[in-house]
Amino acid sequence: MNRLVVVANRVPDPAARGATAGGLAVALQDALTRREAVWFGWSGRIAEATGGEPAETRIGRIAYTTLDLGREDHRRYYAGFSNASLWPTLHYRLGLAQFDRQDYAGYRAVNAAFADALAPRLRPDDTVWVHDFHLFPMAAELRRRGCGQRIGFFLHVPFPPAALFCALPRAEELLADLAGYDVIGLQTEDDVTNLRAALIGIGQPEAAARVAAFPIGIEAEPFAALAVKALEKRETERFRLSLVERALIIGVDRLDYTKGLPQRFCGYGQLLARFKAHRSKVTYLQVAPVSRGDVAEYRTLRRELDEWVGRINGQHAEPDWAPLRYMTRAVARPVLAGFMRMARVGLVTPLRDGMNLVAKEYVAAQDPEDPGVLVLSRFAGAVAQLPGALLVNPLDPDEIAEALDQALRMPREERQQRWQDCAVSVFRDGARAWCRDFLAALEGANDTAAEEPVR
Ligand code: GDG
Repeated sequence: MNRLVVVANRVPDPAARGATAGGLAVALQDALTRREAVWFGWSGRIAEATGGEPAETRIGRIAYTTLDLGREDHRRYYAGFSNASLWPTLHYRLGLAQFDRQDYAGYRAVNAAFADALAPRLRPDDTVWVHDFHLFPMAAELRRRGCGQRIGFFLHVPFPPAALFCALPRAEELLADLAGYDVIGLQTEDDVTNLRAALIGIGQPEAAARVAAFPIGIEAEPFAALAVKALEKRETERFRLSLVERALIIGVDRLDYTKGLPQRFCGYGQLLARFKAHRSKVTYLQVAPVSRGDVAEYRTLRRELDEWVGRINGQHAEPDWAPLRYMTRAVARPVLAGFMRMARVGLVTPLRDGMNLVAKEYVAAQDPEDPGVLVLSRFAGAVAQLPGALLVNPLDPDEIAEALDQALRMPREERQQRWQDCAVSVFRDGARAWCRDFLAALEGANDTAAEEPVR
């Protein structure tokens, strides 16, 4: 079988296990272990200058090939154009987007440097799979260097309506570069509609025809097993005892302004203020590991959340009850799975989210006999696969409070039915299937074994 080359901004540390394991590394595990593979991208280290000879670590059949980023490139490409221009724009938050020509130049320079390092390492029959918004120009850069391999792109975040995206300076250039890909994968049909319209708008109907939805999933069974096993752990037992039989609401999100955390905290405050029966009967744990601390917006958000936590606990706490527990450190995945299983409510209310894997993990972690209820934003890509969730508009704290009240009072039979409705897709459409479907579409043209319908 030919080699799979995965290109992503961040290459996981092959030695890292536990707390940081998650995301793309887990999703691609299966695809990467079944064939010879290369994982190519940034090492996570900052050096004087970008480039130099890539570092290579080989583990089994996977070669981890990484480049360091120069300090200035890191600031311009990563913190700048990727995180302060593209991230807010793609999440419909044009008001938060900044634009700086030098950031954009840095973004293009890093994509070019990656292509310089990667092109000579590619074999003619490699399949190349590029991930996410940091690397829109990657295929175009590789094509400029004579690479004729199959190159696919998957965007993990939403794609907004064309008029919104095109308000970002240089948007047309980025769209034109997408034409270099053989397959362009997105999370939802809405994203597909938006990107197709944008590509047709710049006169690229052929590229528009290569856009399709491949909703990402999780490996639900191993996660469910982790959740069951977690109940034997000392950390989980200590946490359970600390709840003193109160119902648990759980939220798990990177500390990011797309996740709707201030509105969510406000909604929880409304629950305690309006639905008094729940006072002192419920505890909300929010796990929100800090991310992107080098971008100003994220520091502002953190201060705002600190205030919310103080306000809610200050107003509603009793000497033996803190209604809101908030931590900005990561929790190890096996423990987190147990916390999710214990929670009567999974509270997932992003203002916009490409997919949102936490929603699927929460469903996978439940006890089918006595499951909790997922309260989910209607603006998460995951809604399409989770018909049993209680949907809310994440901007409306009252709606969040009402959904929480409904979830906390929901009879077991309804909880079971709703969980069933969610579990079907969560357990069937896993990460493995996602990889297989995407690669079948990318490689399918010459693959006689591809009996799956290519979407
Ligand atoms: C992007 C898109 C899309 C979180 N806190 C801890 C922890 N996590 C894990 C979760 C989950 C992952 O991180 C987060 O994934 P999400 O999908 O929820 O969100 P993003 O990070 O924004 O991911 C998103 C995704 O890409 C995949 O395509 O779904 O829409 O924005 O797995 O469990 N894991 C551990 N400790 C924590 O404290 N161990």
